Amino acid sequence: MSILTAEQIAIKQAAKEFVAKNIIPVADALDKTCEFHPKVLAAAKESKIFAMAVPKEYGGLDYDALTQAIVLEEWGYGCAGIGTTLAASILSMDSVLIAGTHEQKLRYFKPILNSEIGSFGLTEPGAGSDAGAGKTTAIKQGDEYVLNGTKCWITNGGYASVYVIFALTDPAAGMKGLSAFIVERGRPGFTIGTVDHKLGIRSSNTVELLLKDVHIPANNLLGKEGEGMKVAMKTLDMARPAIAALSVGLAQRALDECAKHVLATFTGKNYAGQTLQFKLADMQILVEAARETLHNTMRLRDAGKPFSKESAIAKTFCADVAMQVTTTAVSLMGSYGYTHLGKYMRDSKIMQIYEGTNQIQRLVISRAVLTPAPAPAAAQKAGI
Ligand code: COS
Repeated sequence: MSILTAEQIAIKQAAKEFVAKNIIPVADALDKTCEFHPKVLAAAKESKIFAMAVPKEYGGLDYDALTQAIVLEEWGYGCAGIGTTLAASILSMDSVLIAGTHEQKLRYFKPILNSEIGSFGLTEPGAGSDAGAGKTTAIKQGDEYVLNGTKCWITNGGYASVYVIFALTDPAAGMKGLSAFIVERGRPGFTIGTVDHKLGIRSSNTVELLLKDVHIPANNLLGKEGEGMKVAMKTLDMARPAIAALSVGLAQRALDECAKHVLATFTGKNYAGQTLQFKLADMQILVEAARETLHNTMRLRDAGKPFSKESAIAKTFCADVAMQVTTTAVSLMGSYGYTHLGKYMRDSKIMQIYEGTNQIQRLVISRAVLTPAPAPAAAQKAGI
């Protein structure tokens, strides 16, 4: 069990209460209707939950990365679909934190602190795992950029009021010509295309974004032209542990529901023997190991150390654990599992896919493994 400070324990408890009151009671119904409930956002606003990822100077609470992960785990425990909606807003803010000017941060964080949501538009048809292969363009015309292209599988796309969109300012340069932009909802030519019907996280909104001659002010460029790929990669380093945290929450929930069912159904019966007990023990081992892996990554980030490889490890391991634990929970509970715990299993599958598939994470990890370690003096200087 990870050692937390008294403040982190209090924040975890507050997150649990938020989830018990505002997420768990509506999760199954929203999974069935595939919609995000505005009441959850109203509650998020009242509880100031987005403020945790915003620096104090912009009106936020500026929680450290470990504390944010603790809160995200609770969202995943309540509902990975609603958790995805909330986490994707934070993901879009990460790009602004990384590359935004003071004025851009003020502008972007204000609606999100007001519990409007944000969205991150990187993926395109033909540019998913190969993030640098996008075709969307942003051509400078005077003091504006004009955007054209299609983004797909964009979380929150249909509801967001602010977006971070990646587009080529120099199409001939490929990924070196990629740039990041703030795009506000409602600009002429910016419309929502297909709404995706999903296996899991069904209360989150996933859509296609269509950009046709969308004019935005030149000062919506995040960072410099051509820095988009680096902004995207740094954003994903920061955001992948959020998926790890939702996954740990999901796995813990499946384990708790499974244990509750065992206690209620099998206690005292001879078939509640060691087969069942050992399965529950294995699930607990995986959940605790996943949580520790995540917390270690967050501690590295909070200490200002490199954490790109660890972020990929946490995302991969925690997502795989969620898939394994939720699948075991369904199998152990038989027909009860199939009828009552199926949502956790369905919700887990996407954890292995979005924000970089687990195969892409393995690529990132293996590249780090194959990169020669810096000499001891250089490593000390870099704080490794
Ligand atoms: N931080 C900062 N910069 C990074 C970085 C990181 N973690 N990772 C890569 N970069 C930089 C590289 O240094 C390189 O810049 P230079 O050419 O100036 O050195 C640039 O970004 C491109 O990196 P790379 O050459 O490694 O690109 P590849 O195309 O070989 O591979 C992968 C990039 C596959 C790792 C990337 O495309 C990726 O993460 N894909 C998954 C995308 C994803 O997660 N999508 C989810 C969408 S949001 S739900």
